[in-house]
Amino acid sequence: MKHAILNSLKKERVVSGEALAQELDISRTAVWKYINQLRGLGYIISSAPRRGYSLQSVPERLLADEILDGLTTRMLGRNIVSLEEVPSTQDHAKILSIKGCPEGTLVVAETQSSGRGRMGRPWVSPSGGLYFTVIFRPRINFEEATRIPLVAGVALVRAMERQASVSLRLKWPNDVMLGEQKVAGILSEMSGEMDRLDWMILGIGVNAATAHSCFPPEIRRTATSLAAESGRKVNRLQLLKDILGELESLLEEYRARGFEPFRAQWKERSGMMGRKVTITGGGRALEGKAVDIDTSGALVLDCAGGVRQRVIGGDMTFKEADHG
Ligand code: BT5
Repeated sequence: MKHAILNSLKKERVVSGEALAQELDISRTAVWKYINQLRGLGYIISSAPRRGYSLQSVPERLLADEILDGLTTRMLGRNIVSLEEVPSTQDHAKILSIKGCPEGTLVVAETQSSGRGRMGRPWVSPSGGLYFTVIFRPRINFEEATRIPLVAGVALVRAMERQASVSLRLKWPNDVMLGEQKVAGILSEMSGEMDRLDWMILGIGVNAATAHSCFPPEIRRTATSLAAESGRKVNRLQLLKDILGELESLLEEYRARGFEPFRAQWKERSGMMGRKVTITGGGRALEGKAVDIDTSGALVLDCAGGVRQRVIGGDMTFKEADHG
């Protein structure tokens, strides 16, 4: 009912309580109650005697109604779980995936109390950022699944650049960088048989409008936000809708045209080919020259002694001090 009232308020400049009551076949007191519920969510609705209600502004919160309003996707984000605070949208989405929620389900939260990155590392999630997880049920095997986060990285960067007018870089394996600082990260997890996934979840954290002072000391030098860097207001709702649209259309393009175009775009966007890098992870450090992203999305390194190595996970740093 709230949804129907909101739709009417968005369509008409002013709408009377009586008209709403008639249209929805409820009492005027019920209309008034729903209007107050909407106000409680942050909608500014004025009311003038004998004229009616008028929607003045919508909240900046990531409410399902606002995400759906103008969303261009067919499947992604058509089922929405929107939360004020959650330990982790990723953990929440994982439970929903196991329970059999529809493909494309979006779990989004204003803040996370235990947001996480790869290998159990924390993802700092103060208000102002964008934290969400989308659920896929792709008919692919595990090997193919390693390409999806790279396709997602290209989609994420395109939408972020469009919304914030900044120039971004992808950093292997899953970071988005603004200059030398991290502005977004992707976490992918999946479950199923080797030859067929049951579900795959992509968790995305974007420092959209996060104030720099909200970052704890340990990441203050390495993290930044789109708003802090561009000096412009970043509309998180618009950014989220744009990311979902871009992600869905690139995944469709990937299914139609294969990985090649994305492999090329990813390599170009990363600016890392031909450069000396160190990959750390699992207590090991591997040094070499980055020469390729292979057809399964793994990084290919030329290491000492002419040995070519394929790397599928870890953290990357550039060896040269000139730029990174
Ligand atoms: C990532 O991990 O970059 C993946 C982050 C995914 C977060 C999303 S938010 C929605 C969904 N729900 C979740 O619980 N997670 C996903 P990784 O490459 O492991 O990077 C983690 C490291 O980045 C940390 O060890 C910090 O050094 C740094 N870091 C933590 N929070 C950050 C932030 N807000 N901005 C920039 N860097 C951060």
